[in-house]
Amino acid sequence: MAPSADLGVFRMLLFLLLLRFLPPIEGSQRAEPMFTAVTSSVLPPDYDSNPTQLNYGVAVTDVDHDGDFEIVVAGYNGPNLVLKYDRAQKRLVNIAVDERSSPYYALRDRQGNAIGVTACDIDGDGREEIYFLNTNNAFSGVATYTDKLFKFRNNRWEDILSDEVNVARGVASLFAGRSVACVDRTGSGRYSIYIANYAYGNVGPDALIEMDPEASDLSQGILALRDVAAEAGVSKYTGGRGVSVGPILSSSASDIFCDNENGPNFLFHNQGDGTFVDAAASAGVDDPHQHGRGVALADFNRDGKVDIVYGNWNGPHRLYLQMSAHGKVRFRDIASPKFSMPSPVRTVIAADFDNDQELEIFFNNFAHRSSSANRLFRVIRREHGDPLIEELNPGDALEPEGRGTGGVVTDFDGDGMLDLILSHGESMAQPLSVFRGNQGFSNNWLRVVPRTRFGAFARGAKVVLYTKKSGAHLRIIDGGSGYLCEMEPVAHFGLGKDEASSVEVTWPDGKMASRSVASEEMNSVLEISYPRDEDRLQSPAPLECGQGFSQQENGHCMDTNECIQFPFVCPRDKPVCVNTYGSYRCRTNKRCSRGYEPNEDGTACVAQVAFLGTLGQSPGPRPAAPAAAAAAGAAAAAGAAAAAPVLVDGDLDLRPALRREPLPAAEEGRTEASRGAGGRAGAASQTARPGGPGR
Ligand SMILES: [Ca+2]
Ligand SMILES: [Ca+2]
Ligand SMILES: [Ca+2]
Ligand SMILES: [Ca+2]
Repeated sequence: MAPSADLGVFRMLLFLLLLRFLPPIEGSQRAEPMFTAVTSSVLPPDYDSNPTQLNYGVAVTDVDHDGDFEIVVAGYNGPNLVLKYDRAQKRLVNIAVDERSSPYYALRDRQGNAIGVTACDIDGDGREEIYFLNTNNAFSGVATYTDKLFKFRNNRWEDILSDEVNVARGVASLFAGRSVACVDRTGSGRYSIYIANYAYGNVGPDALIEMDPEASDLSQGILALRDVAAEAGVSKYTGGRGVSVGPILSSSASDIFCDNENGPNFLFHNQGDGTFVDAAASAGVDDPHQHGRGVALADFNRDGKVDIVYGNWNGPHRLYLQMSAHGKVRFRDIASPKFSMPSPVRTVIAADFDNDQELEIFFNNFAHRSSSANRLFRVIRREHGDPLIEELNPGDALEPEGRGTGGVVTDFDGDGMLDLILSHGESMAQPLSVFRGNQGFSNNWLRVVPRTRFGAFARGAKVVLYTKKSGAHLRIIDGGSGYLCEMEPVAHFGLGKDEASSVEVTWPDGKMASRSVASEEMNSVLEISYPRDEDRLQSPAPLECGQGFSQQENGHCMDTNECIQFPFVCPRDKPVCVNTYGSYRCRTNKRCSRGYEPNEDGTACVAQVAFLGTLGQSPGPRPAAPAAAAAAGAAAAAGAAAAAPVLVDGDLDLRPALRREPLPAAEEGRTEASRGAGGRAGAASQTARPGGPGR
């Protein structure tokens, strides 16, 4: 035997072994692709289920009430779609078929140019209604087409906005809008629909539509609706874009974050009574000079505080960590240069696609003027520092020529891996695409589905999973998110090799429920029902809260304050104990002069964080009389002189054919033009150009 040959083989093996364990090169795209396209087998382009058309928003809800989710797609120049997973055929099938006898027929609504879609239970019957925001505009002449709010009654889906009672109330939105989202603003379990309108001057404020219980006849399925935006404090004028809903600043009540265009963002802090105060400027997320699109809520550094990620149209993308100092909340942008790099972004999704505990962020970009690939990042949590942001290879989901608009994640085939569904539209009709993850099949996962007191999906709920080794993981069941979209009403946890020990749900009214999670429950779906009053009388069952947490008298897991519980936990050279969520740290006893404070390690003094939030730059309060708006619209429609359309870069540019007044100088030449006076009603007749609403 030749020893040199043996040595060669040994060296080769050693080299391969080294390759296997070498850490990835920081910042580079990992070679292994995250997604594989399965469109051709799961949703092949065809006339019935995946027509080549302009699609926009996507929402996930249980349309046929059988316990499985369907994927609802807002079709712009074609029908809306309701995609159901057929287990036998292993493919998604549109159940909103083109037959008048179908209970889902009305949902198609071919006449509506739908872009935003959202679903939630507005009447408390345990079943989610579905809201489509339609933007029928100048291209189809003077628009008289309203949004649609579908309810299942009389054994089929029917639009309740066109009910006599609601027509009489004039509640249906006739304004140009974008995203729609669900808000349980008072914690009643009955949801309101937040409508991010695209205002022009004093026409088209954001709206908040909900059931008026006094005027409704629920036994007959008659829901009288009302717009409560003004009394709730959200009736503001802006270029509405993305909307996210959950307890962002509040501990349980639903707050609303809107990333807007041509004006500051809104961070509507729920005052606990269903009214809101805008805290965007003081919290540092007003971003007044950028133009928001897709948004998602997540806790990227696992400190128990909700963080915000969103994309700006051809501007820097933001990854805002929620911080608090001196009792004030302030968000801090930790986006790396690569992450923040401007792109023509639409939907943004935060989810754990490979179930490794770390969240990924997906940017659905819009191939606009030139190709624009989608992008994927992993946000890796670190114990005592900001998370690391690593760019990944999205694989087939790159779609460099995709006209991306919306997108959702859901696990339609029930294998515990999140699937990604992307919609495309504007300037070119493209079918939907479906992607499966390639990585992390052996990782543990848990999917938690909280229910309202009425048994519907608890949008806006907060879910915390306590684990054996990796501390607490937080998810928000977002009532909005993405751009024009609404994700599945599931808290999806990837756990790597870790296991859950207990789960805690907080509903928008502050009710909480905790239960332990057994080992054999890993890799399954847990339904959590709303706690009954009698549950409170029973003494809480003992819970395992995992490292860094312990069970309190109220039965729930809380962060252990090691600094109090173990006063001598820190060594002599770093005597100052700082409690953190799920852990603690020790630092030197650094003294700093006035106006300065020790840094996190106590090794240096840094200037104290100032809280000088820029003043909101939103236009001052302007009267918003619907009658005046309608009159203005009619006047415009009657033939006011057409202003030259402002050509802007991409993105559902429903350009005003008519303007009632010139844009303020500051807004001239900025990105998207707002709609003409009177919103949809104000659009003049104009022939639709082939290829969609944009260009
Ligand atoms: Ca279903
Ligand atoms: Ca309902
Ligand atoms: Ca956080
Ligand atoms: Ca991950």
